[in-house]
Amino acid sequence: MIRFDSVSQRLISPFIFPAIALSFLLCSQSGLGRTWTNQNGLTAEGTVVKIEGKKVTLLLNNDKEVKIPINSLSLDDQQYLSTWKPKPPKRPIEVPADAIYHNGSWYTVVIEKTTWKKAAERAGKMGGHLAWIKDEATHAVLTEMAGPLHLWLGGSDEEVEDLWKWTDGEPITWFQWDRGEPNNGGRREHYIQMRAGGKWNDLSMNSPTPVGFFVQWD
Ligand SMILES: [Ca+2]
Ligand SMILES: [Ca+2]
Repeated sequence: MIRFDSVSQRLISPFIFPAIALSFLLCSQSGLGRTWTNQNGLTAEGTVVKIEGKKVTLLLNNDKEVKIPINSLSLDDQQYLSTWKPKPPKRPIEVPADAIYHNGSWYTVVIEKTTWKKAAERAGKMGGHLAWIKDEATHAVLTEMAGPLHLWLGGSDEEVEDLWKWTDGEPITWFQWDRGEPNNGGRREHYIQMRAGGKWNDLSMNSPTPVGFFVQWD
């Protein structure tokens, strides 16, 4: 008995290599069982790995990875790829179901009015840590998650005034301070709060402003 998948591989493999050479490719996203056709009607089976600019990286069924221009695929497939997102890895058990995956980490918002220190402890007990924002893309994700909420982040200058560090000890080099911040109000503002809209402010440990905090799992 011949299984369907071996038939399809046999049918396709004779012209996979010429197809790659000419970038005349079409792929199916094997996990979804979708078949894709290129503009010249040639096919190859594989899985989309990533999209960078106008190039698509495919992992073919013969385990070869190829990079092809998106415009070599049919218009329908181009449209599909423009909304394609990589599948997140399996969510670890300690990460809540509503957490958002971004670039290797998971994030959630905990609504709980508490001090920065207690928030950091809570995040640790949840198996994570208060969130760090080290680049613009992560900032955009967390800003959207926060909506109108004021939330604690995992950064402080509690050791040395104005020497800002994330709680992993890494010096902060990318900032999103709000205008006039950090102002070290009362000489005791050493903890970072993300205001609604995404800008940062330094606050004192017991400030009543934040309504919760971000937890991050890596
Ligand atoms: Ca300070
Ligand atoms: Ca401040």
